[in-house]
Amino acid sequence: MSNIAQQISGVAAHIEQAKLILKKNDLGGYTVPTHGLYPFQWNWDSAITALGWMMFDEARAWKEIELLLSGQWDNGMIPHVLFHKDSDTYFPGPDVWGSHLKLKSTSISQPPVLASAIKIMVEQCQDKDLLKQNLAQFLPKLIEYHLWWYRERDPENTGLVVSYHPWESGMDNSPAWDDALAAVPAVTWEYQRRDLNHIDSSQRPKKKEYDRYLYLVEFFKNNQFDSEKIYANCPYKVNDIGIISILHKATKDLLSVCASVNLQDDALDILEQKVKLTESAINQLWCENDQFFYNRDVITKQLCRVKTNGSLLTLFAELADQKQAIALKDLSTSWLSASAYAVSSTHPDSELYEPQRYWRGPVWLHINWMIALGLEAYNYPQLSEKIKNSSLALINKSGYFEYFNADTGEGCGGGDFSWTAAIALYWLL
Ligand code: 9WN
Repeated sequence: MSNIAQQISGVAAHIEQAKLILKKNDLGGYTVPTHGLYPFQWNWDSAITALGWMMFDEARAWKEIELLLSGQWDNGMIPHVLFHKDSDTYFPGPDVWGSHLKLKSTSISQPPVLASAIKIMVEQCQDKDLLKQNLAQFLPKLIEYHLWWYRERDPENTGLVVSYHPWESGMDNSPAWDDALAAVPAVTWEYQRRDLNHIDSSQRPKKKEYDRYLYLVEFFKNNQFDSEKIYANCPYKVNDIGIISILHKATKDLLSVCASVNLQDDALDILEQKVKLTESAINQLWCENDQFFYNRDVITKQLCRVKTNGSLLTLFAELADQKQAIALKDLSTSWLSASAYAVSSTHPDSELYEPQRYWRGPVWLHINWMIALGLEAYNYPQLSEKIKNSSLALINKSGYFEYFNADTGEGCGGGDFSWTAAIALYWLL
């Protein structure tokens, strides 16, 4: 076979494999991230996975969203995990979280990339009847979800929402959270982690982190999920630059989808105002000296001075001004070349960088996808393409893993992973 023919058959095989992974992880309308390790429906995983489905099965893609929205709370929150069916392969399950709704769930959310995924799905969707039908059903719920973020997580109208749990960030043990999490008490009761039945402990968060993750889960439950009490007393409150950026981008995408179908709603004016407010507040997280947007501990008012990939999502959100964008583009270039593959979750020059421990160094494809889109938006197509190609090289080398060792490219965490397959489908089809 010629080289080109080999490359083409390689791509075709990757596409087939990615489709098979989504089908394998399909539990009848929602997709688990991977079997065993994560046996439920996760919020941002599902949004990204729906994009993958959209590339070859439009009805199934919309179904993913429908089931995710079926777990929406009355206050508008879309939880981070929906426990559709029982499973004993994951901890902590619904009993620990303690929400007694019909569809059991966790009591926090996750990075709200959903509306951005939907905007792309709207652009891709060929079946216009299906599209119309689904949007009519979904848009009011999405509006409620975005209002929830701004109302409940920014009650003082600062323009910067707060997050109450590292699991909410989706970047669980990022070194950005180390100091804020250290101030949280540890639970003293015994528990049995199930993640370590599936994955080597060198790739997962440590016990000291789990002890505090669980304290926060109990704190929410003990406060009956009352948002005022939690806002006043939660021992962990951060301005997560990843969530702020993803929310900002998704709000703009939501407004644009609503405009495209001529949806009128007073709530849209509120969302417009929130977009402007975040644009004027974001510089509080910018460090002129380091030329970087940091996360911030809202309790101590200190910036979390470690370079983690969430900050590059300000490009995805188009929150960086031209000067900041140039600095972040230059940093992305050196960040990319500092490890063997793509943009790692923690900058390799940081003393806290661990290339294979979860969010402390490994490469995550969906984050690289957002960074690449951001660079494209700022008109850096070559760098964007480079990030895409070095991300795809990981799949070529190791397959569809949850994340990848940034130095060796070795697949880490769960195998046959839905969002990795979905991003590959998005890029390859
Ligand atoms: C806790 C499902 C999720 C992702 C998160 C990732 C990981 C869970 C865990 O898996 O978190 O939510 O138990 O480790 O950090 O981003 O959504 O793939």
